[in-house]
Amino acid sequence: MTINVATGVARILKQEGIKWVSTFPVCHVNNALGQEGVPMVMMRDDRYAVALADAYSRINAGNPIGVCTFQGGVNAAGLQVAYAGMAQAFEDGSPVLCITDGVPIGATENSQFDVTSSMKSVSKWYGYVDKPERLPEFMRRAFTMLRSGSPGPVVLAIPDPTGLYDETADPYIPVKGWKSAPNPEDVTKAIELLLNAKDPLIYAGEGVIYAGASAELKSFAEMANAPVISTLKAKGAFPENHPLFVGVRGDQVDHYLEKSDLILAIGSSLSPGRFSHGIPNAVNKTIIHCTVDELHVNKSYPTAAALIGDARFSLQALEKELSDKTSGNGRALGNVVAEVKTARDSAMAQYREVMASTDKPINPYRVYAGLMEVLDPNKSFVTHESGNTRDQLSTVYETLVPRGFLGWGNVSSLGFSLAATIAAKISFPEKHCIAVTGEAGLGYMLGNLEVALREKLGITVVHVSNGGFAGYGPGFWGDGHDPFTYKVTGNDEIDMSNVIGALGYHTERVTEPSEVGPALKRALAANDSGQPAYIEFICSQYPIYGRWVGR
Ligand SMILES: Cc1ncc(C[n+]2csc(CCOP(=O)(O)OP(=O)(O)O)c2C)c(N)n1
Ligand SMILES: [Mg+2]
Repeated sequence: MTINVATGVARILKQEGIKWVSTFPVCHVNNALGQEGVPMVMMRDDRYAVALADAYSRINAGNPIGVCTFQGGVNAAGLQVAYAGMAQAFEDGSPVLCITDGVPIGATENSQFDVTSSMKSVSKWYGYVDKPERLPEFMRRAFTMLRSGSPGPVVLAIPDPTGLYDETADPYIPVKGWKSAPNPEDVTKAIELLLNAKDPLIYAGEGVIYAGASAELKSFAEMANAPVISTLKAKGAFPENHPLFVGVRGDQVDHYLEKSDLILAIGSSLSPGRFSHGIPNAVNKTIIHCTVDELHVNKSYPTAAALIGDARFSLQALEKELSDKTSGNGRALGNVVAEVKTARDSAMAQYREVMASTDKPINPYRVYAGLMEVLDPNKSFVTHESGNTRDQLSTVYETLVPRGFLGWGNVSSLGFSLAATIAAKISFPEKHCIAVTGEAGLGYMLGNLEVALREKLGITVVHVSNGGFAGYGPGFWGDGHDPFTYKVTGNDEIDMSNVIGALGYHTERVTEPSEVGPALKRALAANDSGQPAYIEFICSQYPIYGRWVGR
């Protein structure tokens, strides 16, 4: 049967198990999506259209893939704004499919902005569907890249959505995605090194979550009897109440990164970024690097052994080799668990104190303690914003299941938490889904708050309202790093709970520490009836949190 390209896109997406697409209009495939019965979630700007699909891919570890559409072509206004979302997805390695209008043949070289080079700079692949009959080939390639190897965004540009092709000439068959296991020689070498180490440390990255390898990580760590730290993006890959869990950041993490003589990194690029640890004194440590992407091996540190392949297969192979070499006993027990507990208890003492604070304005840690009290860790989703909410939550918020918390941002673009929370609620309607933000993140989200109302998504935005960019200006911590640009109109002049309440959110403004828990419970009750909530906690600026080591 002869169909047009836009219809072909819609039908192939359905074959690929895509249940909905996020968008901001116009994109020339959107009407076909509507006609073919693919629901669209319309965000209020193009960056959020990308961010919603990006977050959906992250939260579901690419199964299913998040898909978005935005305006491109000669009139690439949408694409120019979507670029910010694309750059963020690319930076963090999120497997999101972005469909846009291609510049039609005969219309190239007429604009200043170059769609092709811009999209190539923020994608794993940019495919320009130059002939209608090539659509099945391009969709196959796109889904192959989205489901195999190192994750990252893929862009398909459709220059002629009305072009016709014969659907039966090259019938579309959904793409499985392929994984590979590491070279057995490298596994033997890694376990040899591990058994020779005195103080090995496991460094778990987000690849563990993409590989669905949390159970394997736990059982390997137990057999290796090695402490575990998780990266920000992998927070929750390892259960944080486990006796071998050290932390994401904090003095206890500093201690273990310094002290370890061997680092076994799994599912991490080991890139010392803005929001990750460097490895202190790396040349004097043995580094075993398990990654799907060979581009990261020997990137920042000399690598003693590398396992290239899927994190789950790597952990399975490592555990089997370790078991074989130790007659099933694993590494000697020693007092690893007791040491982890001592290090954690001593590092966390200062935070446990402020989590119980009765200060006014409310200490932000009191709000995080409230979230931990009120939420069921197995049935909730929490994410942070750029700013102190990231730094503080990643220091203290206890996560028990993968994606019970979404850590994000090799660089963290303000505003992503709202998209992440909407994506989480779409993914898990039965869970309580909460974004914790400061005023800067809130500023980015305001226009998009309407989406949760329209879609009847009972999410909660928790605002740590402290009147400015904490730590940027002078305070008890010193001068601050941006003293000329840290103040915004404060909560004494604007009542955001009124502003957002007028939209139709359940809102509260909370000044009493004792009201933190009860207010959160009322928000969740509103969420359970499909109403989104915004709770403004009048807080102090308290820029104290675990540091990133060795940068
Ligand atoms: C898109 C973008 N631009 C700029 C920044 C830099 N930035 C990071 S946090 C921040 C301000 C955070 O202040 P606030 O939201 O009030 O949070 P607080 O730290 O006070 O809790 C800024 C400007 C960023 N992360 N993302
Ligand atoms: Mg603030």
